[in-house]
Amino acid sequence: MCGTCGCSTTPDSLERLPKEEATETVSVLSNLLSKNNHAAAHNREHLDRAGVLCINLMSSPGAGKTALLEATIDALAGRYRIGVIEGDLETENDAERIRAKGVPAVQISTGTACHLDAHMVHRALHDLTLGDLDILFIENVGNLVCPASFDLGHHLNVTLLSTTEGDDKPAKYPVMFRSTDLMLLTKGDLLAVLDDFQPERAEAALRNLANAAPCLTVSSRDADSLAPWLNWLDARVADLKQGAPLNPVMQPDGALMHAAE
Ligand SMILES: Nc1nc2c(ncn2[C@@H]2O[C@H](COP(=O)(O)OP(=O)(O)OP(=O)(O)O)[C@@H](O)[C@H]2O)c(=O)[nH]1
Ligand SMILES: [Zn+2]
Ligand SMILES: [Zn+2]
Ligand SMILES: [Zn+2]
Repeated sequence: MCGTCGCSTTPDSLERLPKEEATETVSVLSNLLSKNNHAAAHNREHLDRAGVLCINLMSSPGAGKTALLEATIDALAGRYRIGVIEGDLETENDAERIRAKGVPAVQISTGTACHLDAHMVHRALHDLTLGDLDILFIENVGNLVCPASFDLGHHLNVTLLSTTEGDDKPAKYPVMFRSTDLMLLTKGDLLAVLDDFQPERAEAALRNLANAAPCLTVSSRDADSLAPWLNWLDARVADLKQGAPLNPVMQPDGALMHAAE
């Protein structure tokens, strides 16, 4: 999956490398992650100081992140001031869809990189007026692996799994699903016509990863279905206001694929 960004190093390939090269690769990787973590902590300071809850949305391409954001912005109009950072390889399309809702959106075009990192998000944060926001959503690049390995300075991870993708995704892509604070089963309106996606099986696959995060079924085409998701957001905004320490769970093993960057 990662041929486009020079991601070529897996734990297996590390074992096959001569010892010195393997050590060098691991040290390049720790250096990369430590620089990223430093920038992420700085980003979180910006957000905490401004009292802005920041959520990182992750999923495979097309699972419905932008559609969920559009529906969420409509549902929360007048209640929270929302901002969005959009990550894609190319195009401003998603940011334009969000701006059409009257919400500030900064597009990050990653070019060849298949995930956002804290430095890219830092630049985007400085293009927003954080004092004007209550919730900042980051739509990560559609990819079910490496986005979970790079702390952006956000507070919580939300992973979307759409009903058209198969209910065994948490078992097949454990790196991302282990790190999530909430799993949203999206395109719930299609459950009526899909005979093989069972929300209970998707939730069981999440529990098999020892992740107790809530699992909710939503549809961006049905405003009523969003209520539990909006309640979850309300509770997290309250957590932040009460000074609860909100830090995302990271999965550094996915970054092994980027040691060559
Ligand atoms: N039936 C149905 N279709 C949906 C729903 N949400 C999104 N879609 C459709 O799924 C397609 C992809 O939706 P997007 O919101 O663009 O997905 P995304 O995750 O933002 O995609 P990338 O940014 O490319 O990763 C579009 O054709 C949407 O209309 C939903 O709740 N129900
Ligand atoms: Zn999108
Ligand atoms: Zn990547
Ligand atoms: Zn700064």
